[in-house]
Amino acid sequence: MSDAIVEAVKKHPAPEGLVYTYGTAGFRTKAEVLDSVLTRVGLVAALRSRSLKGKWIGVMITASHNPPEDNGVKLVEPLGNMLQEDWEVISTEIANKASPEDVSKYYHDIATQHKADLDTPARVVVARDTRASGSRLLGCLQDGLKAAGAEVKEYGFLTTPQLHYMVRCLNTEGTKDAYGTPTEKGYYEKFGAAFKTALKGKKPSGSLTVDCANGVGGPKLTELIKHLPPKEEGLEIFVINDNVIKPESLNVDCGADFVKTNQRAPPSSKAGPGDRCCSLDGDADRVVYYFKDANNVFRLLDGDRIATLVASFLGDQVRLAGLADSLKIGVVQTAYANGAATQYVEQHLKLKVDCTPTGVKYLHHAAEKLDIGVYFEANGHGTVIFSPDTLDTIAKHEPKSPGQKEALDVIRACIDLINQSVGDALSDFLLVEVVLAHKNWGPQEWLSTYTDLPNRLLKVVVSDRKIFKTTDAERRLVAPEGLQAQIDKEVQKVRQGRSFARASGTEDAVRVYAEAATKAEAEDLARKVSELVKHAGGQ
Ligand code: G16
Repeated sequence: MSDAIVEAVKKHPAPEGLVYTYGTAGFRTKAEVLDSVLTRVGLVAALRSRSLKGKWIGVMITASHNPPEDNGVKLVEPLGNMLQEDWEVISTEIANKASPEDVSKYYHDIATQHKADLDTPARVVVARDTRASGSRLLGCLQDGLKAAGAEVKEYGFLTTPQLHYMVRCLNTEGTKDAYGTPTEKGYYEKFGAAFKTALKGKKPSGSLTVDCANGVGGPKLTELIKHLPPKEEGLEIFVINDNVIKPESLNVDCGADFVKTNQRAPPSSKAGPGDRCCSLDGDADRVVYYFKDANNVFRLLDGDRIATLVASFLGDQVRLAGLADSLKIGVVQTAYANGAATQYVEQHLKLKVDCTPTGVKYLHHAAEKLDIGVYFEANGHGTVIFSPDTLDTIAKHEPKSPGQKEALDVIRACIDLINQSVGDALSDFLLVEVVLAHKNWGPQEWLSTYTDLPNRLLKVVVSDRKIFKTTDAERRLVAPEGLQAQIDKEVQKVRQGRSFARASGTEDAVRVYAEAATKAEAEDLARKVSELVKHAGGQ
């Protein structure tokens, strides 16, 4: 078998002088330099499965919100979680081994260290998004998987959350934790049925326009719609930016990242005042909402807003069901959360807020410690997770009145509607629609819950972003030396100022976030901090 590994690795040589890192969401860079990484990821996936006695491991080929010429790959743990951290290190190591023989030796060393019996089956589930480079990279991955002797289940094109769903379904099939049928149809049926039940006869007002970033979410949403109640009883959905025939249009002037970063609707949007719109990203694991108000002003309802909406709704339902004394809800955010959102959760909803570094894996872990953990990044990436004890409590709870039963039914349907393996734009927007329908709210009522502090997010290109090191959930820089003190000085000059800088884990840039009492102050602060970063980064 080791000869097969040497041969497979030889077939896809690594470009010289490049250093790969398993970052915020796996390996992500220009697609043209990823062949060797994909083959080696195939080896790691097989090893990881064997170390877990043949459990299914997921491999998703995607670069999500990145531009069309990028691609990436990430591994998924058996219950649909992000890859465990020590295996991220292994992935980085193997990706950077110099020779095919070094790769093969490392593969065998890891097998021994992690008690991965090379004679036990390795099972791997694979899918990809619609990027042009996906098919070539899939071939490279297959070579690695074949060399490692893995059993492979290929799903073709899927959204990232659908792949996470498949992995969880396959590993729980036939157990008391069975998550669903591991097919695309099973996915649509599960979430479609849960949407109908959770609505409880209420009808969302108006329609929803969904911008699919010209990514894989487009065709998948079109399929999902076939499994939703007809528009007369449910939700009328207009699908836009679903052109996957032209992969070069992916995430270009559309999609969740464009809308959140530029704080404006995609230029192609034809929505009128009050029309509810949302944007997915390239692999449909993020969603942000927006609308034009009565004065034609663009209004964003981002991940913070989804978290506050959902946390307040679940809090109400838990109280109405008579479970408030036994279940505690908490919210997990990152440093990008708007200061007003954090304040609203703590002071108005009276819920606990945790702050973690960027990256779903960090938020997910923090949310796992809560009875009901609502986690969302401001960019629209998130979900809600219910602890096993919470699920048990909810399943066993005997309602004492029709009102309690009603609320309990809604909670149970929401549990089915929420993709608990990972943040899922399709499941998330259905959940938002359920909440709005129950509250009888439009986007304006949702927006009125609190007022965001004006903010600005900028990308700064530097010669080496790795020199930017952070602490305190990425809210403060410890290197380059002296830079944080300079940022602090600028922050003090504006009212309600807050700003931080951190190296992106998915793009070759440093991200700068700033917020302040007025738009002008926020913009000014972001610009000044960016200049400081640029200077310190030697650009
Ligand atoms: C990925 C991660 C997110 C993260 C985003 C940006 O999202 O899954 O947790 O917020 O990248 O990360 P960074 O600021 O480190 O570049 P996606 O949707 O691109 O997979």
